[in-house]
Amino acid sequence: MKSIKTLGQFIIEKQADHPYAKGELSRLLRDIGIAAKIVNREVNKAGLANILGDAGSVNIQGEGQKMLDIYANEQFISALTSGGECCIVVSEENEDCVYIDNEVSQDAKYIVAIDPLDGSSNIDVNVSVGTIFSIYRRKSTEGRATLEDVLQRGTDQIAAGYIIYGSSTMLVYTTGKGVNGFTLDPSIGEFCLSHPHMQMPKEGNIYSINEGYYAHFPDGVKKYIKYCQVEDAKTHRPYTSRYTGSMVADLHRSLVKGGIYMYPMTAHAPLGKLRLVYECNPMAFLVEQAGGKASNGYERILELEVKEPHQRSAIFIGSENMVNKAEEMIACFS
Ligand code: AHM
Ligand code: MG
Repeated sequence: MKSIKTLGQFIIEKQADHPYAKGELSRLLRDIGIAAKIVNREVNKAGLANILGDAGSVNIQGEGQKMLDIYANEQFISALTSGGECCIVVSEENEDCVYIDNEVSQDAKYIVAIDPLDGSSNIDVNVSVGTIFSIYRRKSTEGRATLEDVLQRGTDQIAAGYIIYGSSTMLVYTTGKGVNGFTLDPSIGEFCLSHPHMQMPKEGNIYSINEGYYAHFPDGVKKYIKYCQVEDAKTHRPYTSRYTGSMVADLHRSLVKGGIYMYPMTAHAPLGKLRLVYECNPMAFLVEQAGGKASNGYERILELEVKEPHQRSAIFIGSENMVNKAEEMIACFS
């Protein structure tokens, strides 16, 4: 019989890998896993539970919030608040950082940045959505953690990952020692190791981008899209185009099969759309750990300076050779 390794068992086994092996990071990851299961339960029955649709409010980005956006945000913040290891949560759904200042969190050393429900426009139509998380260690050693503790570069991340609520629900994460994926077994309510040591193929033949914005892309991006579409048997082109509107789903596919996901700068969004702290940096850390590459078109995502929690960035992320080619074409027009 095949032996099962649960996320909880795996986290404890790997605890000694962390530079600060006191169990706090393990507990934090466990708390995220628990919140993910609760969100998964609601996502799965969303059509029945009357929590589909708009909440009638907008978030800091000026985007309409879905009821499930708010529900997922509450679940993750509540798990992190009661867990005792997290001192600040930065969430896509909260304009201000959430400072956790309760009895159990007095000595908390970790900062969690989170997009509780990424791709939530897909919720009403039953297409995959996800959660993205990133974990930093606070730099300040005294008093209350501050905004300075939040504004760390992606290279400072201690752990990062995502949960994909798809045809099956998976939690994929890294603590800087490779990438491992866990599939939720609903019959026992546990994430079980299903994808050990995930490696992103260096090359791929699937590209993901919202081509509806083609007219607004910079010339280098247009040139790369054309490159993807041109016939060339040697390089297996034309590539296939796949875009779900959910970065987690598109990147998960790229991680498993190879491919590139792009959300470039556009004439309307000169800095790109996605948020550096809780979308680009965690995905970049994870993808690099799997042997892939993440760039804003010119520079490594993980080295970008973080000036504010909701900062945006363009992103080109996925199989290393594909990202290199996109960068090469963008450079032609710079
Ligand atoms: P969200 O966090 O508000 O859901 O926005 C992020 C999402 C990505 O998951 C997805 O790839 C992209 O936005 C889709 O945006 P667009 O509809 O502009 O292509
Ligand atoms: Mg998002």
